[in-house]
Amino acid sequence: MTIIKTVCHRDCPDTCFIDVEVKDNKIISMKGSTANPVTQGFLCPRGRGDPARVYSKDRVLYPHIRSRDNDGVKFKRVSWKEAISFISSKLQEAIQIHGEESVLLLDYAGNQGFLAMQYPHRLWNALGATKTDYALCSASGHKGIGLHYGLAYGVQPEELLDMEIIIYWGNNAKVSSPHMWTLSHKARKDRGTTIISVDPRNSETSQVADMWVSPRPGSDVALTYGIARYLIENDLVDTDFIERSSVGFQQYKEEVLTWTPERLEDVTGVSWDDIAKLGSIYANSKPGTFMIGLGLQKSLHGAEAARAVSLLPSLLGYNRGFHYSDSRGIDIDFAYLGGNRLTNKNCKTIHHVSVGSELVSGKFKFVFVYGCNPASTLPNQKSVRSGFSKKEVFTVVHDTHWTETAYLADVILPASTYLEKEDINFSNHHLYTRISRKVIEPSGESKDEVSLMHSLAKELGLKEEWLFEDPWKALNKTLAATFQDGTLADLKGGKVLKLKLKPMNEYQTPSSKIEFYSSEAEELGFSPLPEQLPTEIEEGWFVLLNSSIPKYTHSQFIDVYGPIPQIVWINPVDAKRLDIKNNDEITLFNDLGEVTINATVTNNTIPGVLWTPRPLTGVKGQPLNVLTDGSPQVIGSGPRFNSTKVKVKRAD
Ligand SMILES: Nc1nc2c(c(=O)[nH]1)N[C@H]1C(S)=C(S)[C@@H](COP(=O)(O)OP(=O)(O)OC[C@H]3O[C@@H](n4cnc5c(=O)[nH]c(N)nc54)[C@H](O)[C@@H]3O)O[C@H]1N2
Ligand SMILES: Nc1nc2c(c(=O)[nH]1)N[C@H]1C(S)=C(S)[C@@H](COP(=O)(O)OP(=O)(O)OC[C@H]3O[C@@H](n4cnc5c(=O)[nH]c(N)nc54)[C@H](O)[C@@H]3O)O[C@H]1N2
Ligand code: SF4
Ligand SMILES: [Mo]
Repeated sequence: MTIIKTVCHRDCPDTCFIDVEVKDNKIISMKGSTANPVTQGFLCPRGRGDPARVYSKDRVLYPHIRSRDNDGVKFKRVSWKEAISFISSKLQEAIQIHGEESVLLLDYAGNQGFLAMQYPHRLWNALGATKTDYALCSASGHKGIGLHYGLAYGVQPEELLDMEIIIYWGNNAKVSSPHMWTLSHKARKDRGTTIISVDPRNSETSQVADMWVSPRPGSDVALTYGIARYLIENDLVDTDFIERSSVGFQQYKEEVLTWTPERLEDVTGVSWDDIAKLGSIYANSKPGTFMIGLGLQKSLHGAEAARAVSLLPSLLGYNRGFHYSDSRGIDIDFAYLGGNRLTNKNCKTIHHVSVGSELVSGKFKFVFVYGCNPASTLPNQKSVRSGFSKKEVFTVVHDTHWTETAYLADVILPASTYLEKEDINFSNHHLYTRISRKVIEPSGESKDEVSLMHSLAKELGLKEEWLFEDPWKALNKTLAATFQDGTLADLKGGKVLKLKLKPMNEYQTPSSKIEFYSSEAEELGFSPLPEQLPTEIEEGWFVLLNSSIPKYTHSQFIDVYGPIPQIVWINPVDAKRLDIKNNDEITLFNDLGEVTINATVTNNTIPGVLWTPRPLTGVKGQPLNVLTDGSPQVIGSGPRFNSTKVKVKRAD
């Protein structure tokens, strides 16, 4: 038996160190490693479920090509050679007839490894393929916070242990970042830290917090102005810091003072007493931090909410007294690794959230999908699926498992899992890193992304030398300025290294200060101050929130844990009005589609607001995302999942 040290590559902020017991090329067990003080030696149900996912019956083990006979669609097993030659002839045909922009690369963070995710972009950059703006997840929050701070990095997880107050805001960390949550919990046990959750619904995190504040969805900007009002009116703000480190406080203050208690209560649904209490606890418990969730910024005006929360700590004199994501505070030359700055092609970009309507428009003839499952996770699902089903759209999927998207593809290629290849993967929440060793040999004929990309480049007859650069040499250049205490060679040798994060008191804004009144926003035509946009919703409509639950990473682990629960939370007041009882089948619908699902009548959500686990499939087989809109947000082009409006009826 050997123990192999690796790192979890899931799309998860925690990025756990994992020790895997292996015997005869078989995984015997996976345990969290204590070598990482943030991930602390325990794994979540997904980490624990990964061996079952590696050996799952749903693994793609061989290349397949779609074929049609009298019984309908079938997938025929073919050799790699045949698959590569078929793909490259289709790729060449699309480029010759329709131009290079008719090729779409659709990839995401199913495996966050640098070699699995970034390096293969080189091929598509060399070809001049269209790409997305990768704004499906965190981009709007980055942009919103960036308007005031430059980049959105901040508080480190170890610092949670010293906090007097931790405010999770639109952040269900108990589920979405269990190690961050555990550190908060430890602080509470050891030093009495107060934990607050600001979330319209009583999430797993709200349920165990010391205080749950429940604003109406999308009313967070107003709530921050309420807290600011309390702090300003009670002379609790750090005027020296504000003078020294920021610009635009006067304009901010003027806006804040327009938010009277009555107006605040009216917009947020939170009482002035509770707003004042929140302000008072925050000001009197130092140090403190806001943990800004990604759920907060995945809505119509999500970027506004994220930027508004990020400004509160500056009032008390904190340099970046919030945590959002550190990914942009670390110096990594992705443009080199992925070839964006090596190619002479000018690749076009489309909105990630609008892929559905883009596919339907017919402008893409060849789509290459890897590390994501768009036929489940993208909004405007009806268009996504009908786009992929169009005869003239040739789709290749490289995935570890048979997904909804794989079943719509023309060619399916087997991918090795992160446990079957060597790579590196950094967290965007903590700075500890080590090499991700290959644990077992790839299952079946599965291949990693680098070798697949090289085979395709060769078959296409591409000659650019940078396409064939040794990936570890490329990584060496990419990471030249990345580590605090070593080099890539040390990492490869087995050392744990720390990443270098930009200084907390450095602000990458035009004034090099915190900009309460953002000059960049003004220049871009956005409101220079965070703006509370209308939240009213017409009679008869609900807001549908949706977020992840512990056993699933997006659409993954259904093969291990069964279907994502087909439930929707509805408040008893709404249920009574609509004559809905617990476990009744109800249909959520809007102009885009409908999903039938079982009602859970509960006070865990407020009247007018529903919640479902994401991305479930309803009892009649409809995916949740048929209900969600594929238009981008104004700031940062992110998704609007948490502003989905639906009506409810009893199922037929
Ligand atoms: N309704 C709703 N929808 C949402 C959201 C929401 O809040 N509400 N949130 C959105 C967010 S934040 C995100 S990040 C997206 C995620 O959207 P996706 O990235 O599409 O998420 P997954 O379903 O995890 O798909 C990852 C895929 O990568 C595959 N994979 C895993 N490892 C490897 C590998 O090593 N190689 C290859 N080639 N493939 C691999 C997996 O099998 C899986 O099919 O979903 C979004 N969708
Ligand atoms: N188990 C598990 N963990 C995951 C993932 C997973 O798929 N499964 N995915 C990972 C990824 S890619 C992401 S992006 C993160 C996301 O994780 P988080 O950052 O925690 O975000 P969400 O879970 O999308 O939503 C968090 C909370 O925001 C609330 N919310 C929605 N709208 C509003 C609003 O207008 N105001 C306020 N105040 N709150 C609101 C929701 O009710 C929800 O409880 O999770 C990561 N961790
Ligand atoms: S999914 Fe996240 S919490 Fe779970 S084992 Fe992987 S990195 Fe750790
Ligand atoms: Mo995400």
